Amino acid sequence: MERILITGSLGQLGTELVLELQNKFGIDQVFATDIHSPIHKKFAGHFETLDVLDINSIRKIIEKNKITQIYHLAAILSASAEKSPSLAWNINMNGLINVLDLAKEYKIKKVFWPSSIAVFGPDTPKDQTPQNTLMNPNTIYGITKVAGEKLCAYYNEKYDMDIRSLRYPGLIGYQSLPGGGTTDYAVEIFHEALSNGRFTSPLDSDTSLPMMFMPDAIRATIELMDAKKDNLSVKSSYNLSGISFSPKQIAESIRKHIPDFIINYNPDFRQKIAASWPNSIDDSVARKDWKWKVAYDLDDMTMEMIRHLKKTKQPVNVF
Ligand code: NAD
Ligand code: AKB
Repeated sequence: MERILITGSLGQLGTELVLELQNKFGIDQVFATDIHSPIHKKFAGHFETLDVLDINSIRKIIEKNKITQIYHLAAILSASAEKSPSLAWNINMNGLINVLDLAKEYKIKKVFWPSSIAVFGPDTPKDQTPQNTLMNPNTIYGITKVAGEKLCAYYNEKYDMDIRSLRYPGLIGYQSLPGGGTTDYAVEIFHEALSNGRFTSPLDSDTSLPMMFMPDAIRATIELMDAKKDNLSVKSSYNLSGISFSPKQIAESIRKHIPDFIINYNPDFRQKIAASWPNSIDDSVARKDWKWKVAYDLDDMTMEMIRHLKKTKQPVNVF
């Protein structure tokens, strides 16, 4: 019987992954944690506050609940990280080291840790970025993700552990508010389109970035974690491709549902971050090793985002 610990579970990814893991393993087998307490409870089941920098508290939760798998999601995303680089380094790196050391000590069967397209930098090939290529990020967030990937590969090889990872593109979901990422404009745009009919983009009109609708990201995570270990050739983190689009293209897709929608452009510091990331990703290794295949294109995603946000109106997770 698997018993699952999730850190950072109130974020964009965690909010949806908790529900999926509860469906898969049973509600009582999943132990959701976050440094914050939920204001609006999105999921039932176990929840405890936990700071991933507090190794003794993580240890207690692992021991008390006989944890067998960890999904370590807690992190500071790219745009927030640029405002507080040392905080981001501390949480993103020391949180990961705490989890990996405890996973080693308690012989945790599997660990999932998300990497990001932010591992790539200005000198990385921009189109169909390969699995193995130049990775010289110029953001503190990207630096923590490259270091994290190397650390995961090191623990996998040195201690024969099973740590799995995906380089997620920008994730777009309707269940929670954006959390300080550069790609989060593509979540905010839907909220603004529905409440005000207009949006000011922090990126230039033609800045194309790799993105993915959350249901695809959740399915990719579960499929990777279910894959046979022997089939996984990548010990660091898998490239994962969904859809690529620019602010102009997502605005055109939204206009199919809200014809009067207006987008303006006022690029800020996030433009420089976005300009350093790929336009599109080659995920052929993921497709070969564990049969990954994306389901949603831009218009499918737009339709689902608008349909769900119209129903709920209020975003679910408000801190
Ligand atoms: P998010 O910012 O929405 O959520 C992160 C969560 O971590 C928050 O609930 C926050 O309260 C929690 N947290 C922050 N500091 C903590 C600490 N010290 N201890 C415990 N919890 C803490 O981020 P997300 O979008 O849910 O991202 C989850 C993971 O996926 C991160 O590792 C992120 O780098 C990665 N990722 C996300 C995206 C994306 O587009 N959302 C893309 C690539 C990778
Ligand atoms: C961010 O923009 O920081 C994240 C990511 C792509 O890792 N969404």
